[in-house]
Amino acid sequence: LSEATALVTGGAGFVGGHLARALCERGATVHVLDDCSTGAPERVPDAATLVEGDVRDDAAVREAMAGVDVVFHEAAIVSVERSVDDPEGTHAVNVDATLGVLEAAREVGARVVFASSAAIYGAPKAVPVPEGAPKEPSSPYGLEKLSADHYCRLYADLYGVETVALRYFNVYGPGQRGGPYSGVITKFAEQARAGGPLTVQGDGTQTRDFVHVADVVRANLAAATTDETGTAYNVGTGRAVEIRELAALIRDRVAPGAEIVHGEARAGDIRASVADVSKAREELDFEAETALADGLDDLLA
Ligand code: UD2
Repeated sequence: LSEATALVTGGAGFVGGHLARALCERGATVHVLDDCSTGAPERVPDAATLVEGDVRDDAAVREAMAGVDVVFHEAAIVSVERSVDDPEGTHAVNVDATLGVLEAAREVGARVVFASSAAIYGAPKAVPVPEGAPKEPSSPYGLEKLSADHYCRLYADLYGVETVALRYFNVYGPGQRGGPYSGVITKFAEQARAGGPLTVQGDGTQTRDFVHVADVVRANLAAATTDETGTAYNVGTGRAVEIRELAALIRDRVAPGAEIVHGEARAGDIRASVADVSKAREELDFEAETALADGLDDLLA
C-alpha cells in the first residue's frame, strides 16, 4: 500500500480516523472525505488531505476520488435509533451515498472496501454467525447496510469493480464517541468513571463479539490487497462476551467498589451475536489479535 493512493470516507470518524492514520504510516497517499458532522477534523492525520464535504454530494466524491486506487467507505450514520426516527435520512447516507461511491470508483477503476455491519443479520438464529446466515435486519440501519453490502457484490459481478464488504461486529477502542447513543463499553466506562452504578439492561446474559479498532484496521488493510473480491467477511473475534461479565471487567479496572445494577432489557435487544470468523481466517488471512482484557486495559488506563 506504500505506493497506493487511498480515499477514506468518514476519515474524521472513529474507525476512519484510525484507518487513515494506519495508511499514512504505511506510506500511502491518503485522501479523507468527511463532512465533520459527527467526525472531528483533528482526527484526520496531518499527512492526509481533507476534502470537507458531504458523501451524498457527487462533486465532492469525485474530487476526493481523483487518482485513487482504493476507497475505504466508512462514512455512514451509525445510529440504529436515528434510522428508526428518520429512515429516509439515514437511507440517503447509508445507501444512496454508497451507490455514489461505487459509481465514482467504477469510473476511476478503484477498489472499494465497505464498512458493512453485523446488523444485517438481525437477531441470529444460531451463533457463531457465518456470512451465509439468514439476513433479517431488525432496523432500517441494518437493512441499509445489507442493501449497500449487496450493491458491493453486484458491482463486482456486473461491472468488475473490486469490492470487499467487511461486516463489523461490536467495534471498540480509543476515540469512540461518548454520549447517550454510544456503545456499551463507552457507556460503562463513563458510568464507572463517575463512580457508578453501571447499568446492565436486562439480566446481562446477552452476548456480543467485541472487536478492537486496531483489528478492524488490520482487516481493512488485508481487504485492500486480497485477491478474493466481490465477497463479504465477518470482522469479529469469534468470542462471545456476556454483558454482565463486561460490566464486571470495566468496574474492576476503573472503580472496583462501584455497584452494577440491572434495569429493563432494551426493547428488541439481540440475545446473542458472535461472528463465525473462519471465512476471514481462511480467505483473508485475518484474525483478530487483541484480547478484550488487553483492549480494556489500554482503553481505561
Ligand atoms: C450494535 C451497534 C449498532 C448496530 C447493532 C447491530 C455499537 C455501538 N452499536 O448495537 O450500531 O450495528 O450492533 O446489531 O456498536 N447495554 C447495557 N447497558 C448500557 C448500554 C447497553 O446493558 O448502558 C447492553 C444492551 O442492552 C445490549 C448490549 O449492551 O444488550 C450492547 O449494546 P450496544 O448498544 O453497545 O450495541 P448493540 O450490539 O446493541
